[in-house]
Amino acid sequence: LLDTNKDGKLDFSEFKTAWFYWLRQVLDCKSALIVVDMQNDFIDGSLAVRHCPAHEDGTDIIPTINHLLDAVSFDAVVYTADWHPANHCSFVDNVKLREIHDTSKIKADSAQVMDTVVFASPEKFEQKLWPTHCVQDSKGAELHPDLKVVDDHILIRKGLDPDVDSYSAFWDNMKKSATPLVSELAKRHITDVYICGIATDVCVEFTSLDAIEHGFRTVLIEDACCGVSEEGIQGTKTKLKKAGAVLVQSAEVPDLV
Ligand code: VGL
Ligand code: ZN
Repeated sequence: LLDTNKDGKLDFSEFKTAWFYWLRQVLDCKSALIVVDMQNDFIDGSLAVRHCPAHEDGTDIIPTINHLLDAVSFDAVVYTADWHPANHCSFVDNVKLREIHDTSKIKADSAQVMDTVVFASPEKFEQKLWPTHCVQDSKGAELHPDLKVVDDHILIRKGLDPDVDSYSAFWDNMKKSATPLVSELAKRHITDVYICGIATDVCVEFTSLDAIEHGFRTVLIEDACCGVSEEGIQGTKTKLKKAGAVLVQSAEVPDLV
């Protein structure tokens, strides 16, 4: 299991790193709240989530998130924001801007929201299509005005590359590049992340799975999330539990002082 170094001695350095990491998680946990994509377009704009079984729309979860921010002393608060250029590959209206691969079931002139297209350039990639949303510097891309924004927060923008989508706040969908999120959390010695926001079955799910992969203890605050579809949300819950996340209600989040 352990490698020997060049003198033939056992190399404990990796073991030591892992052990210190876990010790710190147990003895000195620090928590961050990650507020995912609470932007106008997802709440009452072009891609508003309205089929979530638990909520009328995204405005329903704003008081819950604001209450968490007031009542719980998180060591860091992260707001993420979808931040697309106007020619982004995920917009149904932009299908005509790119070459479509032969294996794609849809053509540029028949592309619909929620269809999946296969583009041929700049490389072959599959893309789910959405209405135009969260265009950089637009009103729709702003955080909702009723959402509490705490001082000293971390803002993570994602989806800036026109040719790759980015559901997770850690990585783009093809893992071509990382956002600064993991280094911002590491800098603050964060061990536990609590995740809320929109959409449960898209960006919240991808962000949570990447948080687990990075080794954070990951808690999804169910009633502080709003999703696209009922089946999608069920699928997310199953996947996250299997991956090792803990699912809680906002009232169960302890004050972390
Ligand atoms: C999202 C669809 C497209 C999200 C972002 O924030 O969940 N969904 N882009
Ligand atoms: Zn998007």
